[in-house]
Amino acid sequence: MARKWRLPLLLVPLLLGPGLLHSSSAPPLVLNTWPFKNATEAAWRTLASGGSTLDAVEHGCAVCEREQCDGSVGFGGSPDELGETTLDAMIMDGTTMNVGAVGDLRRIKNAIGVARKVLEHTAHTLLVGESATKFAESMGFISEDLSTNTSRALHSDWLARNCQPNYWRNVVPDASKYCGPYKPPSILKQEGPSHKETGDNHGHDTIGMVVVDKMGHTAAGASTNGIKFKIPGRVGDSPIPGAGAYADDSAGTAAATGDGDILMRFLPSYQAVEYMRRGEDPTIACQKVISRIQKYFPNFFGAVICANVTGSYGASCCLTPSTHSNIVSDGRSSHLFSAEAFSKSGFILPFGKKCHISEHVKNQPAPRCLRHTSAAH
Ligand code: SD4
Repeated sequence: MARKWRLPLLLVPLLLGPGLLHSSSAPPLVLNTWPFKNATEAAWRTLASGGSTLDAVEHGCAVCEREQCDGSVGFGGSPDELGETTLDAMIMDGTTMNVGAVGDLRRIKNAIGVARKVLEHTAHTLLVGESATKFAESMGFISEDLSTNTSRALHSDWLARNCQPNYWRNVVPDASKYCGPYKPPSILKQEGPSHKETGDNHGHDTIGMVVVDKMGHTAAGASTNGIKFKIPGRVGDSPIPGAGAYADDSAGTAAATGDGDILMRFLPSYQAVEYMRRGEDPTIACQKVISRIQKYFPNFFGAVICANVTGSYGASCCLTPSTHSNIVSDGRSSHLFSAEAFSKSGFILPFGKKCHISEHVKNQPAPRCLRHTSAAH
């Protein structure tokens, strides 16, 4: 089952060398959203055995696709309105600025693998939909049904709930009460989204991964099945360079997770890298990106992870479960982290929510948490 956004976000960096209690260390570095440790470790092993940063991102994200991390990556999760699971993925080489990505990929499980093929074997950046599937087949990927009993059950529950929630607005019949098909009304009334935010809507946790090798080469990637009950054809932020992930050896690398329909309007990963280029600490870079988004969308939920080429890393996140959304009385900045909270104990979230940073040291038999933030307001 998908993790609920109200649970803590665990950021899992793997760092080389002992005693790395701070969010800074000489690279190599593997950092990804959420506690997808098998993914982090697979990426780390790839680097350790001489693989490239791209190999590490691909292998790391592919683990999550196979393990269906939290139901939000890979097959069998986030059925769209028609019950189909479709995938978005991207991989970016920060040395060459080459990118491969797929959006709305159908019937292929290994989306990050297809994205890598787009990078390696085409001059294009992003392939989508049925044509992306045809491309994948031509590259040797097997086409198969991505539905599972879980995704089928999710979809039939949603139908039984009159298709609530959904992502339509300003349509007839009233999308906040009824299923479609929908049409625009003859006189368009401008209303807010009919989509109601429920805790359930926030239950999706894309993997975003950033890697820096010991030479300072960077790569980034993301893989997701998007959001539950999306309108068919919807593509999120994850396959958009600069939105879902970004890497540039001359500055750093970043990845994002959260409400992709909002995230992609701000190119948060690109923006974070640009902040780091100007000399911002990665934590501050991430935080500034989240703040920019919140100025326009105070109820936005999402997170950004950042690393620079010297091995400093950080993150910022804001989670706003709808049950708490009425707490935002001034409609503005209630969800911002304070600078003090960041410097003291990591990434403390409002409403008692928090992000964690844990650090895993190479050569330990099992990953060991060296620092675990516990304070919550
Ligand atoms: C999307 N950003 O498709 C993804 C979903 C996600 O945590 O990251 N969820 O909008």
